[in-house]
Amino acid sequence: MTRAISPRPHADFDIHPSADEIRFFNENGYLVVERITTDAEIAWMREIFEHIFSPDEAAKDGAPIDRSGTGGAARLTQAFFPEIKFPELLETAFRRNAKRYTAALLGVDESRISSWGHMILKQPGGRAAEWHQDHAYWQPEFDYCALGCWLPMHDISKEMGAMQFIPGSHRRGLLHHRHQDLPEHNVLRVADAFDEAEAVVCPLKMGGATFHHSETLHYTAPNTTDRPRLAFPTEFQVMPVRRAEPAVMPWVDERRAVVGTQPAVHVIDGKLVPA
Ligand SMILES: O=C(O)CCC(=O)C(=O)O
Repeated sequence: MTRAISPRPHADFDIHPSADEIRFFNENGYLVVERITTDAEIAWMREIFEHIFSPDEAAKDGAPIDRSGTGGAARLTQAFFPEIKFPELLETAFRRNAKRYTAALLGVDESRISSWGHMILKQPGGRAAEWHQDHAYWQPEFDYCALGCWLPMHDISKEMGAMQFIPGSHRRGLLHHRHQDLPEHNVLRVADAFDEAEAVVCPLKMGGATFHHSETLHYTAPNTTDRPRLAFPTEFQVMPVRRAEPAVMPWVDERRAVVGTQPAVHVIDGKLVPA
């Protein structure tokens, strides 16, 4: 039986980025915010998360897909665009605060920013998210001005799969990536050299979040705890701009050769918009 989701709790909680936070993000390409919303709001989002990942939802639109690759079935699953089915996710204090931060961190007017979300369940034993830039997963036909805001649904440790960042890596531009598994699994790892010893691990208490630029190298470790890790990242972006020539992203070409080229669409605040 699918259980009903509780009404969304009212959350007045408002935060504003400081000049130091903006400076830190520009310099390092990531930022930790210790509290971005209330525990009550996270508990409500967690109900939606658990509903989407429940066996009853498995065959439905928006159901999680297996991202375990060849490493073992269903230890890592990901559901895209939960806000299409649950538009109330767009009305949260979390999103209001994260969008305000995004505008300041990217230096653009807030009215130009839209978002799309995804939810990632990393079961005990679930694989690492290999070192990558988010931009590497996107479409070569577009230029992006974007960042990710990563929100766990509970306290998060390095061992459970907290975010790790390479400071300043966003200033290197789009790096070369390669497929970690078969191209159809679409699990990328950066191929250019970087120094993993520079990684900064960002454990959080529930209610905290991290921001990272779309070209910041980041990673999460395998979940070696006995508890599932529930993360709800939101990607905030200015409307992508079509390029005169596609960017050189041979790993995307490799995947398209296997799975085909999907029609270009953007998901803008819960709506599919042809690109
Ligand atoms: O949650 C994870 O393990 C990885 C998330 C990630 O790479 C992202 O949100 O950009």
